Amino acid sequence: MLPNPLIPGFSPDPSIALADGAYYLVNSTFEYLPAIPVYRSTDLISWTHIGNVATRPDDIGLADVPTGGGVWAPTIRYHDGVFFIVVTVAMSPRGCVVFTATNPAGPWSDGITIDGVVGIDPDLAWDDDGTAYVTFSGLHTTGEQLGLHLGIQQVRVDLAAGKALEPPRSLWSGTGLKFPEAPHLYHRGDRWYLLIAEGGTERGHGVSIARGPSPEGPFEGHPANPVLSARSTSRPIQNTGHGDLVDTPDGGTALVLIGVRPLGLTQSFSPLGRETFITPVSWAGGWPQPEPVLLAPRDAAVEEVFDFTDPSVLQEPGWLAVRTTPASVATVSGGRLSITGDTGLDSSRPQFVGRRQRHLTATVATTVDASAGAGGLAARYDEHHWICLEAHGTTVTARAHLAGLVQDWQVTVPPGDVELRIEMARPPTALQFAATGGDRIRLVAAGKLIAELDGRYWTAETCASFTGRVIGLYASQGTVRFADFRYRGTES
Ligand code: 6LW
Repeated sequence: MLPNPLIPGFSPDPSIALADGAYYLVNSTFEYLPAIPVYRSTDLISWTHIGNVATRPDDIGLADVPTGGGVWAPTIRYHDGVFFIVVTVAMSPRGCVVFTATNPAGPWSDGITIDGVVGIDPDLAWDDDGTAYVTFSGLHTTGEQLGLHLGIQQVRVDLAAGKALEPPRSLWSGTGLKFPEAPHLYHRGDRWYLLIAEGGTERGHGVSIARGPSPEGPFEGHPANPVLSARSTSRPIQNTGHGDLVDTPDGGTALVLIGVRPLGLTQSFSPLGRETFITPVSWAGGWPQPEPVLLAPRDAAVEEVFDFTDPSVLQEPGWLAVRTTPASVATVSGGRLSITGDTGLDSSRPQFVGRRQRHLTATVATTVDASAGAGGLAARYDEHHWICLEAHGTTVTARAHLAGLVQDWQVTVPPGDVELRIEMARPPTALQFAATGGDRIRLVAAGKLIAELDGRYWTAETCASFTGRVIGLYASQGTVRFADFRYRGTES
Protein backbone atom coordinates (compact mmCIF):
# COMPACT_ATOMS: atom_id res chain seq x y z
CA MET A 1 0.00 0.00 0.00
CA LEU A 2 1.28 3.47 -0.86
CA PRO A 3 1.95 5.81 2.09
CA ASN A 4 -0.55 8.59 2.74
CA PRO A 5 0.10 11.43 3.05
CA LEU A 6 2.56 10.90 0.22
CA ILE A 7 4.24 14.29 0.74
CA PRO A 8 3.21 15.46 4.22
CA GLY A 9 2.94 19.04 5.42
CA PHE A 10 2.43 22.18 3.34
CA SER A 11 2.27 20.44 -0.08
CA PRO A 12 -0.81 21.57 -2.03
CA ASP A 13 -1.81 21.10 -5.67
CA PRO A 14 0.48 18.18 -6.63
CA SER A 15 1.45 17.51 -10.21
CA ILE A 16 3.58 14.57 -11.29
CA ALA A 17 5.63 13.48 -14.31
CA LEU A 18 7.28 10.17 -15.13
CA ALA A 19 10.58 10.37 -17.00
CA ASP A 20 12.97 7.49 -17.69
CA GLY A 21 11.72 5.43 -14.74
CA ALA A 22 11.68 8.24 -12.18
CA TYR A 23 8.78 10.29 -10.84
CA TYR A 24 8.97 14.04 -10.25
CA LEU A 25 6.33 15.79 -8.16
CA VAL A 26 5.82 19.53 -7.60
CA ASN A 27 3.60 21.66 -5.34
CA SER A 28 2.36 25.23 -4.87
CA THR A 29 4.33 27.58 -2.62
CA PHE A 30 2.35 30.88 -2.77
CA GLU A 31 4.44 33.74 -1.25
CA TYR A 32 7.36 31.53 -0.17
CA LEU A 33 10.78 31.20 -1.79
CA PRO A 34 12.42 29.13 -3.08
CA ALA A 35 9.27 28.36 -5.05
CA ILE A 36 7.98 25.01 -6.30
CA PRO A 37 9.72 22.08 -4.60
CA VAL A 38 10.67 19.14 -6.84
CA TYR A 39 10.48 15.70 -5.19
CA ARG A 40 11.89 12.57 -6.86
CA SER A 41 10.99 8.91 -6.43
CA THR A 42 11.54 5.71 -8.38
CA ASP A 43 8.85 3.66 -6.59
CA LEU A 44 6.20 6.27 -5.64
CA ILE A 45 6.94 5.39 -1.99
CA SER A 46 10.13 7.13 -0.87
CA TRP A 47 10.63 10.66 -2.04
CA THR A 48 13.64 12.99 -1.98
CA HIS A 49 13.37 16.76 -2.18
CA ILE A 50 15.94 17.31 -4.95
CA GLY A 51 15.56 21.04 -5.56
CA ASN A 52 13.24 23.95 -6.22
CA VAL A 53 12.27 25.63 -9.46
CA ALA A 54 12.53 29.35 -8.63
CA THR A 55 15.50 29.92 -6.35
CA ARG A 56 16.53 33.52 -7.03
CA PRO A 57 14.90 36.48 -5.24
CA ASP A 58 13.29 37.99 -8.33
CA ASP A 59 12.86 34.79 -10.40
CA ILE A 60 9.15 34.71 -10.16
CA GLY A 61 8.20 38.22 -9.06
CA LEU A 62 6.94 37.45 -5.55
CA ALA A 63 8.27 40.55 -3.81
CA ASP A 64 4.90 42.32 -3.79
CA VAL A 65 2.32 39.52 -4.13
CA PRO A 66 -0.47 39.71 -1.57
CA THR A 67 -0.89 36.83 0.88
CA GLY A 68 -2.92 34.13 -0.82
CA GLY A 69 -1.37 35.06 -4.16
CA GLY A 70 1.90 33.94 -5.69
CA VAL A 71 2.74 30.47 -6.95
CA TRP A 72 -0.49 28.53 -7.54
CA ALA A 73 -0.70 25.02 -8.87
CA PRO A 74 2.26 24.15 -11.09
CA THR A 75 1.98 21.39 -13.70
CA ILE A 76 5.13 19.37 -14.46
CA ARG A 77 5.50 17.55 -17.78
CA TYR A 78 8.36 15.78 -19.61
CA HIS A 79 8.43 16.24 -23.37
CA ASP A 80 11.19 15.46 -25.91
CA GLY A 81 13.88 15.19 -23.19
CA VAL A 82 12.93 18.48 -21.47
CA PHE A 83 11.06 19.08 -18.21
CA PHE A 84 8.42 21.81 -18.37
CA ILE A 85 6.62 23.53 -15.53
CA VAL A 86 3.70 25.81 -16.23
CA VAL A 87 2.34 27.79 -13.30
CA THR A 88 0.28 30.86 -12.47
CA VAL A 89 1.80 33.58 -10.35
CA ALA A 90 -1.56 34.73 -9.04
CA MET A 91 -2.29 38.37 -8.26
CA SER A 92 0.90 39.36 -10.02
CA PRO A 93 1.74 40.75 -13.47
CA ARG A 94 3.95 37.69 -14.03
CA GLY A 95 0.81 35.68 -14.92
CA CYS A 96 1.20 32.27 -16.55
CA VAL A 97 4.88 31.28 -16.61
CA VAL A 98 6.69 28.33 -18.25
CA PHE A 99 10.02 27.11 -16.83
CA THR A 100 12.22 24.47 -18.47
CA ALA A 101 15.12 22.29 -17.33
CA THR A 102 16.98 19.23 -18.51
CA ASN A 103 17.80 18.31 -14.91
CA PRO A 104 14.71 18.59 -12.69
CA ALA A 105 16.94 19.29 -9.66
CA GLY A 106 17.80 22.54 -11.44
CA PRO A 107 18.88 24.96 -12.59
CA TRP A 108 15.55 25.86 -14.20
CA SER A 109 15.21 28.58 -16.82
CA ASP A 110 14.21 32.11 -15.80
CA GLY A 111 10.66 31.45 -16.96
CA ILE A 112 8.74 33.01 -19.82
CA THR A 113 5.27 34.53 -19.41
CA ILE A 114 2.62 33.21 -21.82
CA ASP A 115 0.51 36.19 -22.82
CA GLY A 116 -3.17 35.52 -23.36
CA VAL A 117 -3.74 33.07 -20.50
CA VAL A 118 -5.94 34.79 -17.91
CA GLY A 119 -6.55 32.21 -15.24
CA ILE A 120 -5.11 29.71 -12.80
CA ASP A 121 -3.98 26.09 -12.68
CA PRO A 122 -2.49 25.89 -16.19
CA ASP A 123 -1.79 22.48 -17.75
CA LEU A 124 0.53 21.78 -20.67
CA ALA A 125 -0.06 19.05 -23.26
CA TRP A 126 1.12 18.33 -26.79
CA ASP A 127 -0.73 16.59 -29.60
CA ASP A 128 0.94 14.14 -32.00
CA ASP A 129 1.89 16.99 -34.35
CA GLY A 130 3.74 18.79 -31.54
CA THR A 131 1.15 21.55 -31.07
CA ALA A 132 1.25 22.72 -27.43
CA TYR A 133 -1.96 23.41 -25.53
CA VAL A 134 -2.36 25.32 -22.27
CA THR A 135 -5.61 24.33 -20.58
CA PHE A 136 -6.53 26.40 -17.54
CA SER A 137 -9.26 27.57 -15.22
CA GLY A 138 -10.42 30.94 -16.53
CA LEU A 139 -10.26 33.30 -13.56
CA HIS A 140 -9.37 36.92 -13.10
CA THR A 141 -6.90 37.24 -10.19
CA THR A 142 -6.27 40.97 -10.68
CA GLY A 143 -8.12 44.02 -11.95
CA GLU A 144 -11.76 45.02 -11.94
CA GLN A 145 -13.01 41.52 -12.78
CA LEU A 146 -11.18 39.95 -9.80
CA GLY A 147 -12.83 36.64 -8.88
CA LEU A 148 -14.76 36.20 -12.16
CA HIS A 149 -14.74 32.49 -13.10
CA LEU A 150 -14.99 31.44 -16.74
CA GLY A 151 -14.79 27.63 -16.52
CA ILE A 152 -12.10 25.46 -18.10
CA GLN A 153 -10.53 27.15 -21.09
CA GLN A 154 -7.78 26.36 -23.56
CA VAL A 155 -5.38 28.04 -25.96
CA ARG A 156 -2.83 26.69 -28.39
CA VAL A 157 0.49 28.31 -27.51
CA ASP A 158 3.86 29.16 -28.98
CA LEU A 159 6.06 28.26 -26.01
CA ALA A 160 9.23 29.82 -27.43
CA ALA A 161 7.55 33.16 -28.14
CA GLY A 162 5.50 33.10 -24.93
CA LYS A 163 2.15 33.77 -26.51
CA ALA A 164 -1.27 32.25 -27.04
CA LEU A 165 -2.03 31.59 -30.70
CA GLU A 166 -5.76 32.21 -30.31
CA PRO A 167 -8.32 33.69 -27.91
CA PRO A 168 -9.30 31.27 -25.10
CA ARG A 169 -11.86 28.60 -26.06
CA SER A 170 -14.23 27.17 -23.44
CA LEU A 171 -13.78 23.41 -22.99
CA TRP A 172 -15.97 22.28 -20.11
CA SER A 173 -17.33 23.50 -16.80
CA GLY A 174 -17.70 20.25 -14.90
CA THR A 175 -21.02 19.30 -13.35
CA GLY A 176 -21.92 22.77 -12.14
CA LEU A 177 -20.20 22.62 -8.75
CA LYS A 178 -18.32 25.76 -7.80
CA PHE A 179 -14.80 26.55 -9.03
CA PRO A 180 -14.09 24.18 -11.92
CA GLU A 181 -10.26 24.22 -11.82
CA ALA A 182 -7.05 22.19 -11.85
CA PRO A 183 -7.49 20.82 -15.39
CA HIS A 184 -5.09 18.20 -16.74
CA LEU A 185 -5.28 16.80 -20.25
CA TYR A 186 -4.11 13.26 -21.14
CA HIS A 187 -3.96 11.29 -24.40
CA ARG A 188 -4.76 7.64 -23.84
CA GLY A 189 -5.56 5.25 -26.69
CA ASP A 190 -7.68 7.17 -29.18
CA ARG A 191 -9.24 9.39 -26.54
CA TRP A 192 -8.31 12.59 -24.74
CA TYR A 193 -9.23 12.86 -21.07
CA LEU A 194 -9.83 16.11 -19.22
CA LEU A 195 -9.49 15.75 -15.45
CA ILE A 196 -10.60 18.67 -13.28
CA ALA A 197 -11.35 19.56 -9.66
CA GLU A 198 -14.62 21.19 -8.65
CA GLY A 199 -16.52 22.10 -5.52
CA GLY A 200 -13.82 24.39 -4.08
CA THR A 201 -10.73 23.39 -2.14
CA GLU A 202 -12.64 22.84 1.14
CA ARG A 203 -15.01 20.04 2.24
CA GLY A 204 -16.95 20.04 -1.04
CA HIS A 205 -13.86 19.31 -3.14
CA GLY A 206 -13.99 16.59 -5.79
CA VAL A 207 -12.43 15.23 -8.97
CA SER A 208 -14.44 15.03 -12.21
CA ILE A 209 -13.49 13.58 -15.57
CA ALA A 210 -14.56 14.12 -19.17
CA ARG A 211 -13.36 12.58 -22.43
CA GLY A 212 -13.37 13.48 -26.08
CA PRO A 213 -11.85 12.70 -29.47
CA SER A 214 -9.25 15.49 -29.56
CA PRO A 215 -7.39 17.79 -27.16
CA GLU A 216 -9.89 20.49 -28.09
CA GLY A 217 -12.87 18.24 -27.28
CA PRO A 218 -15.80 18.18 -27.51
CA PHE A 219 -15.74 16.74 -23.98
CA GLU A 220 -18.42 14.53 -22.48
CA GLY A 221 -18.46 14.19 -18.67
CA HIS A 222 -18.56 10.89 -16.78
CA PRO A 223 -22.20 10.19 -15.88
CA ALA A 224 -21.27 9.68 -12.21
CA ASN A 225 -19.08 12.77 -11.69
CA PRO A 226 -17.48 13.65 -9.38
CA VAL A 227 -15.62 10.35 -9.58
CA LEU A 228 -13.89 11.10 -6.28
CA SER A 229 -14.92 13.24 -3.32
CA ALA A 230 -14.82 12.86 0.45
CA ARG A 231 -17.65 15.36 0.92
CA SER A 232 -20.22 14.38 3.57
CA THR A 233 -18.18 11.29 4.51
CA SER A 234 -16.36 10.52 7.74
CA ARG A 235 -13.15 9.60 5.90
CA PRO A 236 -10.01 10.74 7.74
CA ILE A 237 -8.72 12.49 4.64
CA GLN A 238 -11.02 15.28 3.52
CA ASN A 239 -11.10 18.01 0.85
CA THR A 240 -9.74 15.53 -1.73
CA GLY A 241 -9.45 17.03 -5.20
CA HIS A 242 -6.97 18.74 -7.51
CA GLY A 243 -5.29 15.59 -8.82
CA ASP A 244 -2.95 14.44 -11.56
CA LEU A 245 -2.90 10.94 -13.10
CA VAL A 246 0.27 8.91 -13.46
CA ASP A 247 1.30 5.41 -14.58
CA THR A 248 2.50 3.23 -11.69
CA PRO A 249 5.58 0.98 -11.79
CA ASP A 250 3.31 -2.12 -11.97
CA GLY A 251 1.53 -0.90 -15.10
CA GLY A 252 -1.50 0.56 -13.32
CA THR A 253 -2.66 4.12 -12.81
CA ALA A 254 -2.65 6.32 -9.71
CA LEU A 255 -3.93 9.77 -8.87
CA VAL A 256 -1.83 12.17 -6.79
CA LEU A 257 -4.08 14.75 -5.21
CA ILE A 258 -4.59 17.31 -2.50
CA GLY A 259 -6.27 16.58 0.82
CA VAL A 260 -6.23 17.51 4.50
CA ARG A 261 -6.17 15.51 7.74
CA PRO A 262 -8.75 17.18 9.99
CA LEU A 263 -8.86 16.50 13.73
CA GLY A 264 -12.18 16.85 15.50
CA LEU A 265 -15.80 15.80 15.49
CA THR A 266 -18.58 17.68 13.76
CA GLN A 267 -16.26 20.58 13.11
CA SER A 268 -12.71 19.59 12.39
CA PHE A 269 -9.41 21.37 11.81
CA SER A 270 -6.28 20.47 9.83
CA PRO A 271 -3.09 21.70 11.51
CA LEU A 272 -0.74 21.02 8.62
CA GLY A 273 -2.84 22.51 5.84
CA ARG A 274 -3.20 20.92 2.42
CA GLU A 275 -0.97 17.89 1.83
CA THR A 276 -0.26 15.55 -1.10
CA PHE A 277 -1.95 12.13 -1.15
CA ILE A 278 -2.13 9.26 -3.65
CA THR A 279 -4.80 6.73 -4.54
CA PRO A 280 -5.05 3.83 -7.01
CA VAL A 281 -7.16 4.27 -10.14
CA SER A 282 -8.90 1.46 -12.03
CA TRP A 283 -10.35 1.71 -15.55
CA ALA A 284 -13.88 0.61 -16.42
CA GLY A 285 -15.71 1.26 -19.67
CA GLY A 286 -12.94 3.60 -20.79
CA TRP A 287 -13.23 5.77 -17.67
CA PRO A 288 -10.75 6.15 -14.79
CA GLN A 289 -12.16 5.41 -11.34
CA PRO A 290 -10.04 6.62 -8.40
CA GLU A 291 -10.47 4.78 -5.10
CA PRO A 292 -11.30 6.64 -1.88
CA VAL A 293 -8.11 8.00 -0.32
CA LEU A 294 -6.91 5.96 2.64
CA LEU A 295 -4.78 7.16 5.53
CA ALA A 296 -1.44 5.28 5.73
CA PRO A 297 1.12 7.47 7.49
CA ARG A 298 4.74 6.38 7.61
CA ASP A 299 5.46 5.28 11.16
CA ALA A 300 9.16 6.07 11.47
CA ALA A 301 9.97 9.17 13.50
CA VAL A 302 11.91 11.82 11.62
CA GLU A 303 14.74 13.76 13.28
CA GLU A 304 16.42 16.68 11.59
CA VAL A 305 19.22 18.52 13.35
CA PHE A 306 20.94 21.57 11.86
CA ASP A 307 23.83 22.76 14.00
CA PHE A 308 24.94 25.53 11.60
CA THR A 309 28.55 24.39 11.43
CA ASP A 310 28.08 24.05 7.65
CA PRO A 311 28.05 27.55 6.07
CA SER A 312 26.08 26.22 3.06
CA VAL A 313 23.27 24.79 5.23
CA LEU A 314 20.64 27.13 3.75
CA GLN A 315 21.17 25.56 0.34
CA GLU A 316 19.43 22.44 1.64
CA PRO A 317 16.19 22.67 -0.40
CA GLY A 318 13.69 22.54 2.50
CA TRP A 319 14.40 26.03 3.88
CA LEU A 320 11.82 28.70 3.07
CA ALA A 321 11.57 32.47 3.44
CA VAL A 322 8.70 34.86 2.83
CA ARG A 323 8.76 36.86 -0.44
CA THR A 324 12.56 36.52 -0.51
CA THR A 325 15.13 33.75 -0.31
CA PRO A 326 16.50 32.20 2.91
CA ALA A 327 20.01 33.38 2.01
CA SER A 328 18.75 36.99 1.86
CA VAL A 329 17.44 36.70 5.44
CA ALA A 330 20.09 34.73 7.32
CA THR A 331 23.85 34.30 7.29
CA VAL A 332 25.70 31.27 8.60
CA SER A 333 29.22 31.48 10.00
CA GLY A 334 31.20 30.44 13.05
CA GLY A 335 28.66 27.71 13.90
CA ARG A 336 25.76 30.19 14.22
CA LEU A 337 22.90 31.25 11.99
CA SER A 338 22.39 35.00 12.41
CA ILE A 339 19.34 37.01 11.50
CA THR A 340 19.16 40.78 11.72
CA GLY A 341 15.65 42.10 12.14
CA ASP A 342 13.87 45.41 11.95
CA THR A 343 10.28 44.23 11.63
CA GLY A 344 7.98 41.70 13.30
CA LEU A 345 6.24 38.51 12.21
CA ASP A 346 3.15 40.60 11.43
CA SER A 347 5.08 42.16 8.55
CA SER A 348 4.54 40.82 5.04
CA ARG A 349 8.33 40.47 4.87
CA PRO A 350 9.37 39.04 8.22
CA GLN A 351 13.05 38.22 8.81
CA PHE A 352 12.21 34.53 9.07
CA VAL A 353 13.62 31.25 7.69
CA GLY A 354 11.64 28.08 8.29
CA ARG A 355 10.73 24.57 7.25
CA ARG A 356 7.45 22.72 6.70
CA GLN A 357 5.87 21.02 9.72
CA ARG A 358 5.40 17.55 8.27
CA HIS A 359 3.97 15.57 11.21
CA LEU A 360 0.91 16.03 13.40
CA THR A 361 3.10 15.33 16.43
CA ALA A 362 6.21 17.47 16.20
CA THR A 363 8.69 19.24 18.45
CA VAL A 364 10.79 22.06 17.08
CA ALA A 365 13.59 23.60 19.14
CA THR A 366 16.45 26.05 18.90
CA THR A 367 19.22 27.39 21.12
CA VAL A 368 19.44 31.14 20.77
CA ASP A 369 21.62 34.01 21.90
CA ALA A 370 19.43 37.14 22.01
CA SER A 371 21.84 39.39 23.89
CA ALA A 372 22.01 41.78 20.91
CA GLY A 373 18.46 41.63 19.62
CA ALA A 374 15.02 40.12 19.82
CA GLY A 375 13.92 36.96 18.02
CA GLY A 376 13.44 33.25 18.35
CA LEU A 377 11.21 30.45 17.14
CA ALA A 378 7.95 30.91 15.23
CA ALA A 379 5.25 28.80 13.61
CA ARG A 380 3.41 30.68 10.88
CA TYR A 381 0.59 30.28 8.40
CA ASP A 382 0.90 33.87 7.29
CA GLU A 383 1.48 37.30 8.83
CA HIS A 384 -2.00 37.25 10.40
CA HIS A 385 -1.76 33.79 12.00
CA TRP A 386 1.38 32.85 13.89
CA ILE A 387 2.81 31.79 17.24
CA CYS A 388 6.25 32.57 18.57
CA LEU A 389 8.71 32.41 21.42
CA GLU A 390 10.74 35.60 21.34
CA ALA A 391 13.92 35.96 23.39
CA HIS A 392 15.24 39.44 24.16
CA GLY A 393 18.10 39.57 26.65
CA THR A 394 16.86 37.69 29.71
CA THR A 395 13.15 37.92 28.80
CA VAL A 396 11.26 35.36 26.75
CA THR A 397 7.82 36.32 25.45
CA ALA A 398 5.42 33.69 24.16
CA ARG A 399 3.05 35.36 21.72
CA ALA A 400 -0.05 34.13 19.90
CA HIS A 401 -1.20 36.28 16.98
CA LEU A 402 -4.55 35.47 15.49
CA ALA A 403 -6.26 37.69 12.92
CA GLY A 404 -5.12 40.87 14.68
CA LEU A 405 -5.68 39.61 18.24
CA VAL A 406 -2.45 39.29 20.22
CA GLN A 407 -1.73 37.72 23.57
CA ASP A 408 1.64 37.66 25.37
CA TRP A 409 3.06 35.63 28.25
CA GLN A 410 6.49 36.47 29.70
CA VAL A 411 9.18 34.74 31.74
CA THR A 412 12.68 35.66 32.81
CA VAL A 413 15.54 33.35 31.84
CA PRO A 414 19.26 33.30 32.78
CA PRO A 415 21.62 35.34 30.54
CA GLY A 416 23.28 33.64 27.57
CA ASP A 417 21.98 30.86 25.33
CA VAL A 418 18.37 29.85 25.95
CA GLU A 419 16.49 26.86 24.56
CA LEU A 420 13.11 27.64 22.92
CA ARG A 421 10.76 24.81 22.04
CA ILE A 422 7.36 24.48 20.36
CA GLU A 423 5.60 21.14 20.89
CA MET A 424 2.59 20.21 18.79
CA ALA A 425 0.47 17.14 19.36
CA ARG A 426 -3.07 15.83 19.06
CA PRO A 427 -5.05 16.26 22.27
CA PRO A 428 -4.30 13.21 24.46
CA THR A 429 -7.88 12.59 25.56
CA ALA A 430 -11.30 13.83 24.59
CA LEU A 431 -11.50 17.46 25.55
CA GLN A 432 -14.65 19.38 26.21
CA PHE A 433 -16.93 19.19 23.19
CA ALA A 434 -16.59 22.88 22.40
CA ALA A 435 -12.79 22.63 22.30
CA THR A 436 -12.53 19.46 20.22
CA GLY A 437 -10.42 19.53 17.10
CA GLY A 438 -7.01 20.71 15.97
CA ASP A 439 -3.84 20.07 17.93
CA ARG A 440 -2.42 21.43 21.19
CA ILE A 441 0.56 23.74 20.97
CA ARG A 442 2.92 24.11 23.94
CA LEU A 443 5.43 26.94 24.09
CA VAL A 444 8.44 26.13 26.28
CA ALA A 445 11.48 28.30 27.17
CA ALA A 446 14.48 27.15 29.21
CA GLY A 447 12.51 24.02 30.08
CA LYS A 448 9.52 25.99 31.46
CA LEU A 449 6.06 25.72 29.91
CA ILE A 450 4.95 29.29 29.23
CA ALA A 451 1.69 28.81 27.35
CA GLU A 452 -0.49 26.06 25.92
CA LEU A 453 -2.65 26.98 22.95
CA ASP A 454 -5.67 25.55 21.19
CA GLY A 455 -4.21 24.80 17.76
CA ARG A 456 -7.53 25.05 15.93
CA TYR A 457 -6.75 28.68 15.21
CA TRP A 458 -3.60 27.87 13.22
CA THR A 459 -5.12 25.42 10.73
CA ALA A 460 -6.21 25.30 7.09
CA GLU A 461 -9.82 25.91 8.11
CA THR A 462 -9.14 29.11 10.05
CA CYS A 463 -6.32 30.73 8.05
CA ALA A 464 -7.52 31.60 4.57
CA SER A 465 -3.99 31.82 3.24
CA PHE A 466 -3.76 28.50 1.26
CA THR A 467 -0.40 27.72 2.93
CA GLY A 468 0.42 25.30 5.75
CA ARG A 469 2.48 25.54 8.92
CA VAL A 470 6.05 26.66 8.41
CA ILE A 471 8.21 26.69 11.54
CA GLY A 472 11.49 28.48 11.88
CA LEU A 473 13.82 31.14 13.18
CA TYR A 474 13.39 34.89 13.07
CA ALA A 475 14.60 38.21 14.41
CA SER A 476 12.45 41.28 14.95
CA GLN A 477 15.12 43.63 16.28
CA GLY A 478 18.95 43.74 16.33
CA THR A 479 20.88 40.56 15.57
CA VAL A 480 19.95 37.19 16.98
CA ARG A 481 22.29 34.20 16.75
CA PHE A 482 21.05 30.63 16.66
CA ALA A 483 23.22 27.61 17.51
CA ASP A 484 20.88 24.97 16.08
CA PHE A 485 17.45 24.07 14.72
CA ARG A 486 15.98 20.71 15.70
CA TYR A 487 12.84 19.04 14.38
CA ARG A 488 11.40 15.75 15.58
CA GLY A 489 8.18 14.50 14.03
CA THR A 490 6.15 11.34 14.35
CA GLU A 491 2.68 10.13 13.42
CA SER A 492 2.35 7.69 16.30
C1 6LW B 1 -5.48 26.13 -6.68
C2 6LW B 1 -6.72 25.40 -6.90
C3 6LW B 1 -6.84 24.79 -5.58
O1 6LW B 1 -5.13 27.00 -7.68
O2 6LW B 1 -6.46 25.72 -4.68
O3 6LW B 1 -7.18 22.91 -4.31
C4 6LW B 1 -5.83 26.77 -5.38
N1 6LW B 1 -7.12 23.57 -5.40
O4 6LW B 1 -6.72 24.48 -7.93
C5 6LW B 1 -4.65 27.27 -4.64
O5 6LW B 1 -3.91 26.19 -4.12
